[in-house]
Amino acid sequence: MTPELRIAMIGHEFMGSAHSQAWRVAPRFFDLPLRPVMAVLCGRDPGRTRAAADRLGWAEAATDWRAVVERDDVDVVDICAPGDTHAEIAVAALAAGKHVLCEKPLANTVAEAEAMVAEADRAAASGVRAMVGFTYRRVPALSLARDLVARGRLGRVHHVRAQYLQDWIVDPAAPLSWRLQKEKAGSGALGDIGAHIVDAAQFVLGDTIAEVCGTMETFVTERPLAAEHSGLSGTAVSDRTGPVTVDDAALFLARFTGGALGSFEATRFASGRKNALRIEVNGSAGSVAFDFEDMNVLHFFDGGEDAAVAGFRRIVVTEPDHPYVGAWWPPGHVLGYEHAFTHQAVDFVRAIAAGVDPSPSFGDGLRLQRVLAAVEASAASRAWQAVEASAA
Ligand code: SOE
Repeated sequence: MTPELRIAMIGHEFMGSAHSQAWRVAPRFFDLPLRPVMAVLCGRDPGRTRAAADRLGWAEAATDWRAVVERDDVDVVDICAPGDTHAEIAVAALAAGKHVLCEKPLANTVAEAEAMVAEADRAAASGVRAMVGFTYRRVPALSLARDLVARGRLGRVHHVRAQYLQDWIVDPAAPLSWRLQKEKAGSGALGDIGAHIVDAAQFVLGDTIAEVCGTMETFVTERPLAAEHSGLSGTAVSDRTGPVTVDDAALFLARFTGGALGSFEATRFASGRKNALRIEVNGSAGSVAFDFEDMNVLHFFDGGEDAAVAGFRRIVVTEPDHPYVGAWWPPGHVLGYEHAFTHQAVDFVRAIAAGVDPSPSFGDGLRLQRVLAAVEASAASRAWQAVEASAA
């Protein structure tokens, strides 16, 4: 009988639903050394949390996260609440000896992320694991891109071009949800979606960003107040407005430690683009290009081919040998957004069972937080900014 791994999840909105799906499905499609049990769902409102627990498949509903993280019958705490809660919950859960999976970005500030890493390092001594949830790296096509780079199929990497384009707040009447408030979200497009392309780029290259030069803009500075629980495009609840305190768009250039140059664009104002996480990498021997809006496909240019027939090849990443795909459907039967969350749950469970650091670890999350802080510092100073030097 496979031993249980009892999960408590904090938060049940968009990310909570995605993580619930992952915990539910992972043991049914993947061979896991531990069996995740969806033990407790924790939220602020008793009625809404109970309803979410029933809908999403959690055995119990609770409202006091402090009590939940202390429970002896909980092994993992999965944090899907807004960014301003991450540090406090993660530190308490790690101190109580629980493995922690925390949604991205790791925290709202570098200082918070540092405190989380310090606690994770202490807990690691007794076998406790901590991982940050950058799910897109677990899309099979992006994983394949990394494999191709690691195997030298692109040669020396010169360029990375990364974009994350959405349009869900281009309408000035879109409400002031928590993602538009600095005290809750830390930053706007930069931390919410820019963080994803920073992780994707560093993951695919197997390299880190050393310095950045960026600019940020808030196009709509006042918005109608939102219902407390409004989702991404929830409706406004009053005629009163409040200030938008985060960036709507963030653009920056980057130099990687290994010498590659990068350009990054994160915006929620790209009309018509819904969730276009795009990345193109050009090396001396080839290139890869990926767009999440066609997420089962990787474009690969092999510079070694005869020039007369060479060109970008469209690889449909659904073969059993492709990363993660063997557990799913026959070739050509494509995967979707939620599968990357399942792969994340699988990798986390396996890391816990194997007693190894999961990837990305809290340390990786902290390094990424420093990139975000460096972009903000650079935008404020209008100058290049070294990543390690940037403070909270
Ligand atoms: C909203 O911008 C959002 O849901 C992000 O918060 C997620 O991280 C991203 O996967 C999709 O867009």
